[in-house]
Amino acid sequence: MFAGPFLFPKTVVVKRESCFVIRSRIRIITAVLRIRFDTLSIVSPTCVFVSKKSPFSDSGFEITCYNKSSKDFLKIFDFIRWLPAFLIEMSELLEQIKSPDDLKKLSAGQLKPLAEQIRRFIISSVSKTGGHLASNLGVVELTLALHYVFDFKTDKLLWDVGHQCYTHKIITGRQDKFAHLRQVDGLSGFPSPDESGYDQFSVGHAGTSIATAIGMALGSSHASRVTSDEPRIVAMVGDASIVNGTSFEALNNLGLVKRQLLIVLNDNSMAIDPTQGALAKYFSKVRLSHTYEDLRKTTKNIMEHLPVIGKGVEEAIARIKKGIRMVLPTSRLFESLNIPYFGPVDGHDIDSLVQLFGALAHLDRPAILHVYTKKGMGFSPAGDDPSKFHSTGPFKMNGDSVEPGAAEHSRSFTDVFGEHLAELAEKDEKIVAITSAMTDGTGLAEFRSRFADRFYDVGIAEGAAVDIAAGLAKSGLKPVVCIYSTFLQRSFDQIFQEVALQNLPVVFCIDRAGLVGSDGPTHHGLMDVGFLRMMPNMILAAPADEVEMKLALEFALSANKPVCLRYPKDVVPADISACAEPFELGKSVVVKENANSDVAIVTYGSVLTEALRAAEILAKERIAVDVINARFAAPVDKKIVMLAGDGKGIITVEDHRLACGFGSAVLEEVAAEFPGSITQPITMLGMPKEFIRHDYRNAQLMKTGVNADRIAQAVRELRR
Ligand SMILES: Cc1ncc(C[n+]2csc(CCOP(=O)(O)OP(=O)(O)O)c2C)c(N)n1
Ligand SMILES: [Mg+2]
Repeated sequence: MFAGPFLFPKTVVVKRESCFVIRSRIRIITAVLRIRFDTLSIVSPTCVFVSKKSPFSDSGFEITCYNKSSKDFLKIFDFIRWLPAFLIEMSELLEQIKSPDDLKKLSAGQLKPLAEQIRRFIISSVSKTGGHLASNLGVVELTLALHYVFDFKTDKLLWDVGHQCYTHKIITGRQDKFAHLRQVDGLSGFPSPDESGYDQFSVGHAGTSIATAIGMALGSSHASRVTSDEPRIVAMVGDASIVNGTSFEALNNLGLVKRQLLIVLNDNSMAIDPTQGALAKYFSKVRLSHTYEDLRKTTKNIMEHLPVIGKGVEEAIARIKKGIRMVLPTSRLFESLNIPYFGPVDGHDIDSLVQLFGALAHLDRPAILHVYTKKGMGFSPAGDDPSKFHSTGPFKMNGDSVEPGAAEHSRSFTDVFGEHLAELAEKDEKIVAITSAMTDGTGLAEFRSRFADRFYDVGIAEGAAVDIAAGLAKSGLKPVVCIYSTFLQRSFDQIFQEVALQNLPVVFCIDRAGLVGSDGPTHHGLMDVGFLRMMPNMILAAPADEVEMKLALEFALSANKPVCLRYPKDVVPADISACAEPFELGKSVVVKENANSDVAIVTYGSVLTEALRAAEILAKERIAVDVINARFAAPVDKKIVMLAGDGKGIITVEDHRLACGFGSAVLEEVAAEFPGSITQPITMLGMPKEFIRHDYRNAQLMKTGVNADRIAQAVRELRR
């Protein structure tokens, strides 16, 4: 059997019974290849060649060869050697990997070409479906090396945020499902135990991997008293997520663990934007002081002294430190917490990573391996602008570059908010803005560039963001806290104690409130009304269209009380003329009124448009309805409550979970106003108490019944 490398044009390890792909970068050589292969297949009938268009380049193509004999390979490679290197590219490996066991069958030398193939696969897939691109391109080698060394059938791999798990999904048998990544019935963009036993937690929020890993390590030590075989545990965490409070609380408790637990700190100097805060500065200062040669020396040094067990570990670490001058700064940080620290090492040097993990897997205590990676590695558009490609929609490839997409015409709630906040800040210098690592996502980029000294990105630290805002409000400023609904859940207690209890004028601009589409259940914002409206002093409002987005913001900044504004990840509807009046505390807007109507549709937020469409559908059936834009969920307008007393049926509509939502608030008020005497029906439309899977946002709204047809249907049912 032939198993040696071909050194020209590329290093290829040939395996018997394998399938490989010869990929050409240009169409021009198709004919040449055909002729040669035709000739070859006559000489050797055991070879079958299939030609198809390359998914990686419009002008290229692929020829797949299914071999039966190694002699055929020799002939093929003889031929390939004859071709200029820039014309062809070998890619046989990825097709073979159906599980981590297949990965383990490869030689260490094959991991590098495999990493390249995975990168191309990810780029191609994400260009069609959208997804988190830059972070995934940065961890290909790390993920391969981890799967190569550990056995995550039994060992446990925990992801932080989880947006960087694509290589892990590819390796663990999910490659063929990437065509429907983040789409209905397709793969989730985040780890999901429903999909695979290789995923431990459904995650999407930052800062959780170290703490959950500690729990699993402690848990497995208990379990192993029975089974004796403890799984090894690895927590992968990014440089922006390790500074999150939950991560730090976990590091503070790492001493609870008296067995192996490896934390891999994936340091790329980036969150979505460049990382913020003192620790980020510290990491990047250390990073700048290293040469590539330093990283290589560190790896060598670690390898020379590991693996060791028991007391020898301390000596080994001491020797490693002595060996490398530049290791000191970051190691000091972790060692002050009594955590053995190794690194920094090159996170793209897969050979070294395999050796390092091989050694570290045998440590009998928790440790940190610090690796440097590059976000967007191997794809220059993402490498040059990792923020843009952190999470991207589909894009058109042109060779190795990206074709500029058509200009986006539709304005989102976020756009309107960002523009108007900057306009208001121009006139009122007390306005300051705070975000937790989501400047672009929350529409604050313009504010940041125009008012840099009134803008604070505090990193992934939602709790601290709210308390800093409380302090700013206490000092007489007008803080606007911009956080996605799902991440605001992290600051529940700070909102309660430091803002609501003090009745401080902090404005919460809650973006991505409602269903979010393809990010799925970790990212939907379906609980903010529930947990905020039960707090005394809190005012909750939701704009329905563009003009209301501006009016609501103006109202919030002048209320001199805590105010929460919620709006979805969506195009902002065109202005509805009835909604052009300024916001008045607790006052709704009657958008449509009919003398003959016996049903009122009462909406909260952008779902007003659907209610108006429902009214049009019903008008064709000669059914008259009132449509009321509630504007406020706390306090609820008394006029809405009195509708029940007038004998009208009420249908509430919201882009929020029904439990504790706006409709519930109306029900509570009606029950309190008319104890025991209400016979009129009230129907609530909103999200069920279920976790809603990834899909397009519109499809999710359809399925959950928050759309014009379902509203019209509810009116018909109510009138029966
Ligand atoms: C609690 C929380 N806040 C904000 C986010 C939004 N978010 C997703 S990824 C990310 C950056 C993560 O940076 P890092 O951990 O360094 O990973 P990288 O993307 O650089 O690989 C942020 C802020 C989140 N997922 N969770
Ligand atoms: Mg990072």
